[in-house]
Amino acid sequence: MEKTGRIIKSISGFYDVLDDESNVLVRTRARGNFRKRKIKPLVGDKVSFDSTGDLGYILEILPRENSLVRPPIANVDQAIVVTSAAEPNFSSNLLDKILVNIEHNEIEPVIYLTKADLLSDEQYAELKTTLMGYHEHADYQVFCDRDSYNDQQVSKLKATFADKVTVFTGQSGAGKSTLLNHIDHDLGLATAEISQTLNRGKHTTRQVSLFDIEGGLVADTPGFSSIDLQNIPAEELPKLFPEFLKYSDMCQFRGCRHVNEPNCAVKEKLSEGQIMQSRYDNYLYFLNEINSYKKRY
Ligand SMILES: Nc1nc2c(ncn2[C@@H]2O[C@H](COP(=O)(O)OP(=O)(O)OP(=O)(O)O)[C@@H](O)[C@H]2O)c(=O)[nH]1
Ligand SMILES: [Mg+2]
Ligand SMILES: [Zn+2]
Repeated sequence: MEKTGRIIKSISGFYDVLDDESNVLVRTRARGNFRKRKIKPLVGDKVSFDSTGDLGYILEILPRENSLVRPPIANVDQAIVVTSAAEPNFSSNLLDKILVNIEHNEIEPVIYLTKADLLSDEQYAELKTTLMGYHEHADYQVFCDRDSYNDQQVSKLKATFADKVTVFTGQSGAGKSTLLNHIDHDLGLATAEISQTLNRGKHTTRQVSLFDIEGGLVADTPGFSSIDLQNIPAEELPKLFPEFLKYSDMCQFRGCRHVNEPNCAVKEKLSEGQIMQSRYDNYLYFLNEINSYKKRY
């Protein structure tokens, strides 16, 4: 009998599908024709499936609202960008790159700072000012308390989960699984110290899996050490910075890239401090990076 459900976990060729009607978890395989068509079911996919015996079969992947490559997941509403203050060190370039990828998929990003305890008061104050700039100028929700996992802040984050699919994303070792364990003590997710020499995580989380938390679905995902902009066309990039978008109607030229054009409102706002210098610098850097991909073809 044909049913519908959502893939909440994928392990070595098997997909665990949560049946929409019965809420029962069914282990399935994808039919061979998916492989032939080079379509890989993703965690988060809504599917139709057939389950008569012990093992079900995915018949069809229903149309996706969006899908991320890194981490591999589909149909996401909100992304918690877990950003460590240290170990691995904060990088505005990496944060902005993650944000741009999320914006490109029309997912709502939220910034969550971890490991603030590893900073001196002075370092923390500086980083807090930077992160609050994201809130002030780009309207991003920012969680950056001195004590990263204090109950009040964790509860406030939890309250955003209802009726949504939320993905936790960010560098390996940033503290995604640790934060999720603070959110739901029963999860008991594995966490591990980052490599001291490389200042990098060890990819402790290996798979994407969705959990039912506070009336929403929430995914822990494997972290990454770097991320690229391969899927993003240069002309789209200015639209992925919400604070640029706010002013671009006032630029003299339609389709202004905010680089060397005269009467550019974005550059004007930059000089007035309404746009962060670091965001603008990263924008130029990304534009260069995207243009360098093109040259290679
Ligand atoms: N000092 C300090 N350590 C933390 C904090 N948050 C997490 N850690 C530690 O950082 C290490 C990495 O945390 P994880 O939660 O495993 O990181 P992750 O983002 O899930 O990493 P991957 O699964 O590899 O992507 C662990 O040893 C945690 O105990 C924090 O706020 N302060
Ligand atoms: Mg993890
Ligand atoms: Zn402009």
